[in-house]
Amino acid sequence: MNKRIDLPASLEASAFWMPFTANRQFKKAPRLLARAEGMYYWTADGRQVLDGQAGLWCVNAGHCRPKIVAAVQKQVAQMDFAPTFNMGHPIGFEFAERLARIAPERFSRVFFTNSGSEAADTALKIALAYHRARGEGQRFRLIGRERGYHGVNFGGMAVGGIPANRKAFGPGVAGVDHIRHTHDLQKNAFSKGQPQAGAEFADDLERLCTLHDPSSIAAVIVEPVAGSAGVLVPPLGYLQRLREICNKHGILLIFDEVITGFGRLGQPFASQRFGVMPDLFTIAKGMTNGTVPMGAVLAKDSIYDTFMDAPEGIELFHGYTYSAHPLACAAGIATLDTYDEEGLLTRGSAMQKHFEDAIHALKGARHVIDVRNLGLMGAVELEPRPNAPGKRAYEAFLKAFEAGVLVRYTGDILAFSPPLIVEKPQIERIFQTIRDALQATG
Ligand code: PXG
Ligand code: PLP
Repeated sequence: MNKRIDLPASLEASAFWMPFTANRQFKKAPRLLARAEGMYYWTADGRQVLDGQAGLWCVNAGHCRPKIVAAVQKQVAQMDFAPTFNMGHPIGFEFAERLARIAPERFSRVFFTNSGSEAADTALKIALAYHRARGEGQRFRLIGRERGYHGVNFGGMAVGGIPANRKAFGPGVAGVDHIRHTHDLQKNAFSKGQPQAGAEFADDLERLCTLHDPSSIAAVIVEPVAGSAGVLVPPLGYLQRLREICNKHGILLIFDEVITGFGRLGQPFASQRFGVMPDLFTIAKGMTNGTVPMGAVLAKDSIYDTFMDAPEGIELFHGYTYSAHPLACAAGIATLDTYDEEGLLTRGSAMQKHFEDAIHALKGARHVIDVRNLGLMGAVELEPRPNAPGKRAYEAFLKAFEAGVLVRYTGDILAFSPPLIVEKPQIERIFQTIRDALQATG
């Protein structure tokens, strides 16, 4: 009965409807990864590939780390699944505690989800329910930002600001608006770290407050550094200003730390790196080192306490079958152990100068119109080919992959987020390969 189905010689008629992929194009010339260890993948035909994108911004400790593998193996044999609706299991409580310990002070409450998309939707729902619990149910508006990415579910899609991710899917959620993005190539191209110009982009929130009346706004959600849209680093003072405006009007500030969390910027979380505290923040990806899907919302104690002040009963009518899944909790605890033992949550701060110098050496390389970076996160923006947006970056991505280096591309931007265990020669190799790939790309 358990007959294994061998892959056909061609995948052109494959049953797998692939996510965020040009299916027909990919299936004509598939790129299949079959094995992974540390900084590397091996393709199905046995080629070694350096992972310049930590899987998909998630494998922060590198691949197949022994402690994480062992913890998942042990857990799956001990208890595969247990419900968390009206039941609990010790490992869920333990993992929440461990997360609260590395979170900023007074963020000691964790609501588990199974992905970043679910975390974003959960955070938005908590914000709405929080205001209602305090007698401010008129705060129904949710504000996102242009070029923001908060996953693909209806809430996250609505507050997200990447046009292609929205346009096919109808009117979405009512009461959503967006502040402008922070990308300013004219003033800030080739900034190292945070750009100098643009704190005043945060004032766009005041414009929406005037337009809609601030007492109708529940929350603003932003990525501290926008990842998916091509690594947009916040200008100096921008996040502080956003925080001040939210304070002034009683609006909750949500940071989506799905990418920036777990050491990507050289601190456990971006809020610690920037010294700006949100009211809620989302995590996923690096939370389990990508081993088992998981996400979460971390809430300020005062928000949780507001819910607990309600009359006896279920305080938040929300949850997923797999919230706090035992395998994910086991993977997560072992991930935090690995981060801790190897100092990975702050290793980015020791490596960032080297990373910065290496990526900025691409200034002047063929087609390059911007280079930007923070922590171990960076991007190289290319001049789009006339009448063929995205093609140039796609070709450079293919050439780099053929040369044994995997990086992300989005539009005409190449993005870099190596596992936090990356060594200096591997950083050199990533950017030298990109330089060669760009040189060979028309
Ligand atoms: N918020 C942020 C800030 C993210 O980066 C999500 C939410 C959604 O997480 P899930 O687990 O539902 O995918 C993300 C995910 C890319 C890329 O190409 C980025 C993400 C996912 C896939 C690709 O940059 N980010
Ligand atoms: N759809 C149906 C019919 C369900 O019964 C459930 C959960 O019980 C869901 C969707 C939601 O699934 P999940 O909790 O895995 O998000």
